[in-house]
Amino acid sequence: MNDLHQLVSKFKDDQLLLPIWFENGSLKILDQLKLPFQEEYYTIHSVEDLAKAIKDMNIRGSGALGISGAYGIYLAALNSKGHIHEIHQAGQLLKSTRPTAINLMKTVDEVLSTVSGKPEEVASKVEAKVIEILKRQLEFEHKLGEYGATLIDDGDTILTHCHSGAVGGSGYGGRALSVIRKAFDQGKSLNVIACETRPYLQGARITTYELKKFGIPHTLITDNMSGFCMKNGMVQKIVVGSDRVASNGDLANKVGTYMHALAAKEHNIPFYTATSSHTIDFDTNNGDSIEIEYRDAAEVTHINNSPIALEGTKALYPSFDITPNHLIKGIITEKGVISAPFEQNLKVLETQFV
Ligand code: RUB
Repeated sequence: MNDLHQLVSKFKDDQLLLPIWFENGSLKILDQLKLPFQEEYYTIHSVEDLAKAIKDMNIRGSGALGISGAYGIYLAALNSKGHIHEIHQAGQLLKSTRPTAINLMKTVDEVLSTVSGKPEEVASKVEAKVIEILKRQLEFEHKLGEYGATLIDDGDTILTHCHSGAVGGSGYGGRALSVIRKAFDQGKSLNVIACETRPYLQGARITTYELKKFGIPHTLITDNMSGFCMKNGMVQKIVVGSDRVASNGDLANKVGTYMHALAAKEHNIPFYTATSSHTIDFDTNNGDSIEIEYRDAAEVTHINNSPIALEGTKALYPSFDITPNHLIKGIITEKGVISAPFEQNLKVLETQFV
């Protein structure tokens, strides 16, 4: 058994909720579109099929996208028998799938940097990098979870948006749910308000699925109820994940995050994002420079392929929005919690990031 198989076996023994793993020369993916009613896995044999699964949202969440990118390069190295040009082409394809997701792009580039030398040596070099990334990402989840848990008080109700959890990460708790899970495991009494997150319903389908598995009390609301909950004292903290953080601390996250942050400011509720160093884009000065992915408007006019508006109705689906740094109380990372002034404090931290 090679090292990657051993690591995957260990992860499974440790009861991690793996979104993707390598098995018998191909990739297995937990189909996130089928959650919570079916835990269905399917096999991916080519990078093209992986790119389609990412585009179609069968696998999603920034941590899981990074891992998918790493595995994708490994698959390309095996399938092409170490053909460097083909592996780089596979990298370009993977990076083009979700334009806001910086973790995917950075991880693909990191793995591609190991692609060199004799064709017969390439796959084992890539495999070593994939192993390093899998271990590192899991370690980040635990560390940022521990830092974030210090911000959570006994009795808090924490509102979260979209899904920033185990199957969107490396299987422990992703980002926001790592913070919540650590605080809960420390014995703090908590409740979580999960926003359903139209139109893909990641909050209703996946966040509540994981919270139930972890045994953490939770309540589901529709996205438009968050202001009501905040005004009526039902929310003490907000913790969301992040698809990209600009160097000044502006945050790109699932569309709807911005309106929760605005309401939180009005009601003096601390708003945090949980992230990792790989999701901070030091090459982007501010949120306005972050490319926002627009998805098919049919995803708004339909739910589960059933129309909810008259045929021909115009619809819009920006998949992410930007929360400006002045609405953010802290950025939780594996190196600690960063507060304002973000530009300055992120810069200091940049030197410590691996
Ligand atoms: C997911 C999304 C989540 C983030 C943050 O978008 O916006 O809120 O991924 O969570 P999509 P994390 O469902 O379109 O991929 O930082 O844990 O990924």
